[in-house]
Amino acid sequence: MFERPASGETAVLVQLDFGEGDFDERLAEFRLLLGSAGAQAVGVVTGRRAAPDPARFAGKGKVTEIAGFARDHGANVVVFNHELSPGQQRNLERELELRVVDRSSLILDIFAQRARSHEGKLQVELAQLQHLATRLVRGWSHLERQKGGIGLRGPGEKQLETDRRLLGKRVALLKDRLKLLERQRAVRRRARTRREVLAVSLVGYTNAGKSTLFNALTKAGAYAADKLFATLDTTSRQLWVPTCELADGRSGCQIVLSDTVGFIRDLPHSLVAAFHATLEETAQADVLLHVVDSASAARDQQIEAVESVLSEIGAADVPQIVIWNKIDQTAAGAGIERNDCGKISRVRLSARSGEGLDLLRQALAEISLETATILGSDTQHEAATLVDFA
Ligand SMILES: Nc1nc2c(ncn2[C@@H]2O[C@H](COP(=O)(O)OP(=O)(O)OP(=O)(O)O)[C@@H](O)[C@H]2O)c(=O)[nH]1
Ligand SMILES: [Mg+2]
Repeated sequence: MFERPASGETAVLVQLDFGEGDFDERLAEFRLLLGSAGAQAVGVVTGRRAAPDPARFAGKGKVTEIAGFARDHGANVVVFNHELSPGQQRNLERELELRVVDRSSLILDIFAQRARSHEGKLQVELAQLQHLATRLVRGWSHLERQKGGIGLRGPGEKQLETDRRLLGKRVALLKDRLKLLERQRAVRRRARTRREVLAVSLVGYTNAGKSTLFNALTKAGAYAADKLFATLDTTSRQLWVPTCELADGRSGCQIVLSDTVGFIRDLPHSLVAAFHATLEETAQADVLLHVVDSASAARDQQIEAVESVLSEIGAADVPQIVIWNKIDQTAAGAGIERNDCGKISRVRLSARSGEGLDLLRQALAEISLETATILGSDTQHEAATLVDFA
């Protein structure tokens, strides 16, 4: 039986160029992912190919190069910025005699480290089990007890010391528990709808500045950091947006703002499935604020990746305002942009410096009033207290 090599935190990165054209941006993101997983990169091995090798993803010569590089730099894990098939991963581990981690496992590892809430932990465990279940094949089913090192963290690994049948049972149990939590979530949501409060969700690529904006608007103190997937659990706060020109004497509108998990391109499918409940919350919002890091070189690809996840979770039709964030790093000034129908399409601001935040408050008040008019409701006068829904 083949025993998988142990993992560690000194990594050789591998990224191959298949002519997609944004190699450097992908590599920069890969480095951030690795840092967010808490690992050290000793170097990067790159290469060009027309298509992946079916047996080991990289060509034979490239694998020899990776082995030499890893040996010279004392690396104990090789991380690919690509999705590997179970067969490719196994062949690579045999030839390299090193633990090989693919992009999905790396992302799952970060999620496992970040999960805080009960629901978040269950979701990560489910995603890990589903991702690893396909890898429990004959001759490769031995999983060591040793802890630590990327690709090995989180509750998933210890479950895999048991057999496939138990694994299936565990998956079913996790799904049941998550379903229950999802129902509780739906009850909370209905209560909110009854009170006719506008539900606004912050969505966007990881590291775009969603939590920073959430904190700036609500003074909530959510964890914001220059790390990928700093936020995993949805946090909601009530927010009062003042207006001054209402005919009926009201002085503002109440909304519920939610900070959510960030998206990334090629998000593992097991993760999207496991985080279904969390993501569904997004799809149920009245308005999405799509936060964009306008200073990023990969901005356009990131917008595209977010749009594609939004359609995958059924949120493509939710009204959206683009938040052109981080203008302090670009030449753009703060401002509100409207489409041909006069509706607000984009707000340019800096969540960090606060420039343009007032414009966003104005925009939220305008949308809140529009929605209230459409529903024919009279938005309630509630105190400007911050209520934690999380
Ligand atoms: N210069 C600048 N940096 C910003 C701005 N907004 C956020 N940042 C920085 O961008 C980094 C990521 O911010 P977060 O608010 O954690 O981003 P996020 O979208 O919540 O990220 P995830 O939770 O990881 O998906 C942090 O280092 C912030 O300080 C901004 O307007 N200008
Ligand atoms: Mg965040």
